[in-house]
Amino acid sequence: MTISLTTKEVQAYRKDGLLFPKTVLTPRQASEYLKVLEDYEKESGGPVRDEYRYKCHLVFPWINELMRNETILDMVEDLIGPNIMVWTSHLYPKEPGDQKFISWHQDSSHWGLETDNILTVWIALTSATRQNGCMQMLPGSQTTGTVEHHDTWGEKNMLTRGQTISKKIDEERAVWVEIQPGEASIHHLFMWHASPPNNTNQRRVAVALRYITPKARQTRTDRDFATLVRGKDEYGHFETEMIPKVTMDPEAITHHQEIAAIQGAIYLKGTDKEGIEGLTDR
Ligand SMILES: O=C(O)CCC(=O)C(=O)O
Repeated sequence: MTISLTTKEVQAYRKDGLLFPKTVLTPRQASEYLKVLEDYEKESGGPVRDEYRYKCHLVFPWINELMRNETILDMVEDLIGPNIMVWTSHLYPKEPGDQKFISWHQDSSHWGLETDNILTVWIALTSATRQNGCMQMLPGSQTTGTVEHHDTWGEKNMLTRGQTISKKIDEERAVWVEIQPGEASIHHLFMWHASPPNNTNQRRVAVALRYITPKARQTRTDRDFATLVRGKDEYGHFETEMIPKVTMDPEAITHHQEIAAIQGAIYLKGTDKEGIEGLTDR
C-alpha cells in the first residue's frame, strides 16, 4: 500500500468527511490544463456544452490523464483502498455574472450507488474562494446517511434536478473550502455541501473526479460504466470505458452519448425526464 496521507489526515477525513487543501498539481500544471480547456472553448465557440460537463473524461484526454495522476491515486488509495475506479467526472465552470450555484445536497442522493466507500477529489484549476463561489461543507454531516432531498429545477442551479436537502441547514457550522490552483479538496459521498454564485470578474473552474471501489453497484439501471485506474476489478459490476485519443474524437462522442444516456437515466430516475436530454437541459 502506498502512503501519502498522514495518519492524522486519514483520521480527520474519517471524522469530518472532508480534507483540504491537498496539493495535487503545480500551479503551472493547473494553468496548462486550464489552457487546454480554454483553447477548446475558443475553437468550439463557447463554454463546454452541458452534456460534456458530465463524464468529461470520455471526451477530453487531459481529464482522462488527470484522473490517473499518481499523487491523486495515492491519496485515494489511503482512503478507499487499493482497487480504484472512476465512476464519473464533472467540469464545474462558474463564469462572472452567470449566477450559477449549487444547492445544499449530498452526492449520494442521485447516484444510485450501493456502497458508501466513495469520494470526490475536486481539483481547482483557478483559485476557489468565498467570493467566486467555492464549496461550503458541513464537517461531520457524512455520518447521516442519505437524507431527504426535493427537486427544485432552479434555472441557475448547476445540479441536474436542482436537488436540495429538505432539512434546515445550519450554515453557521459550514466551512468554506477555499483552495488555490493545483490544490484539491476531498469529500465523502454523504457530505452535505453547496456553493454560491461567482461574484468576481474572473471565472472559477474545477474538475471533480468521483472515485469508487469495484465493489460498488448501480441500483438504478441494469448497465453502468466506470474506468479502473488502479488495482483489480474482481466484481465486474461496471462495463469498460474507452480512452479518448483526441478531444471530441467522433468515436469518443458516440461512446459518451451511450454512457451519458445511462447517466441521465440514473440522475433523473423517478422524474418525468430521462436520458441525455435531461442532462442537456441546463
Ligand atoms: O463545483 C462546485 O461548486 C460544487 C461541486 C459539487 O457539488 C461536487 O463536486 O460534488
